[in-house]
Amino acid sequence: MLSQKMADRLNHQINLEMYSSHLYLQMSCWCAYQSLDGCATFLSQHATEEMGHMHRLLQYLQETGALAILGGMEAPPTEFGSLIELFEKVYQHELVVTSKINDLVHLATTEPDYSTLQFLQWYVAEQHQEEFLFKGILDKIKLIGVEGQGMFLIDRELEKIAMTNGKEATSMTGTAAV
Ligand code: OFO
Repeated sequence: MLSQKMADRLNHQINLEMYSSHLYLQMSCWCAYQSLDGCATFLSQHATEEMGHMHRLLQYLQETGALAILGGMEAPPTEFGSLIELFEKVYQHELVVTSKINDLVHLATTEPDYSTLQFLQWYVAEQHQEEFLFKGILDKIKLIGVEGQGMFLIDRELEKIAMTNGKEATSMTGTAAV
């Protein structure tokens, strides 16, 4: 059984994962509008992944007998100055998600709530993969540059990652989930 504080914090995380999905889907729409189809596919896939993260939390809350609460959320931004700005935002957003997961782990450790602590390990590993994935994409965009054919090459790179479902980006702890 979860403490009320833990249930509230997990529900807050449900909301954050849903926002992540909305944000990446909106970013995908922006890319499609700019004819960056590879980037659009990649981000749309990632939006679906985030809904999976949300469902995993929702199921855990239900298994413990707690009420899962979706809550409302603000609309994601619709305008991005450039592709670099967009992926900077993605990376910064993932850093925020990591800090929220770390806060949850801290709470589970101090309560202590060993069941939730174990449940959260999947998210700890996932955040490592996501930071690795998005930092890699950002570095690649900066390396290739957005001048001339740069945008075309970047879009093709993202399409390749989307086609392999992120399996091209592997780190010390396994394969990055896209
Ligand atoms: Fe992209 O992060 Fe969920 O957890």
